[in-house]
Amino acid sequence: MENRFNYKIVADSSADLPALAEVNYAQVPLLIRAGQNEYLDDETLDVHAMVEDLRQYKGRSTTACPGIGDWLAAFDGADAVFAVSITSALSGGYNAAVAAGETYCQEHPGACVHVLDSRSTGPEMRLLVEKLREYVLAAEPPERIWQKIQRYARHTHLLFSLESLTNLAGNGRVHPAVAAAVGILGIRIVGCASEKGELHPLAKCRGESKALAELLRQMERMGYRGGKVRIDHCENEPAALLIRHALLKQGYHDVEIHRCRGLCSYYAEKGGILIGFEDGGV
Ligand code: X90
Repeated sequence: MENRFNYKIVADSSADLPALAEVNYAQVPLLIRAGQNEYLDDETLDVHAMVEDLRQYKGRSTTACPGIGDWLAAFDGADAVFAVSITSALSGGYNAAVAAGETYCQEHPGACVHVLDSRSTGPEMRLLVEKLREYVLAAEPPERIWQKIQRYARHTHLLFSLESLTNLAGNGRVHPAVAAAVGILGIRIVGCASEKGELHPLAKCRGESKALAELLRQMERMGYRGGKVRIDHCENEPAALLIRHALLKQGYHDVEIHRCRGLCSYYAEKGGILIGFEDGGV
């Protein structure tokens, strides 16, 4: 199918997706600040070095979402834009993208910009972007893509296992009481992104093997029936491989492993695992 649209997919860097083949794609970076050091979460960031620096650094650190100008620059050249942002419940990135969309449409009559609030981050955003890519490659009309991606997003989910909530709590992204429970050595918190896109704790697990079993159990409870699975990890490939192995053994095959980039590494911290997956309703 051929049509007249010049499509572009844009996602912020919390999607852990610096590049995407065969379609017009741009990533807008978030920023991590620790004292004098600034880490721009673009494709050149040395994530491992950043994680090591941050482990040494005991002062205050913060993050900043992309601003309106960053999104605007990323939309450039397109007349049918699909932007995917980190959850609006925890970041201003979505609002900035929406404002950029309004400006872009004023400046480019006839263009359309659709901004999807992922209500999530990391590998669930990857699923949304991969699906948008399918629709764009099929040259579906923008309005139809917009309808379909919103429906699809109701059937994707995010689970995670974290060893530390220090940075989430320090930046007011999680209740201090939840963070305190995880400070204890060896305790991992397993949780999910809620409907609203907030961090929702589900279980405290002693030791990694219990946390991995809990993740698999929760996937099933949340409706996983063998659909796509995307695992992002922060310096914890062994855990990601164990989860993939368990899924492959059950006969499920569409399971990919990727590394967290800067923003997700900062918040998920060393050892963190994020799992984006489709439920059986897709
Ligand atoms: O605007 C900003 O400065 C960015 C703030 C982002 C805060 C949350 C990032 C979460 C990253 C951590 C584990 C998964 C939690 C998912 C809850 C939806 C990943």
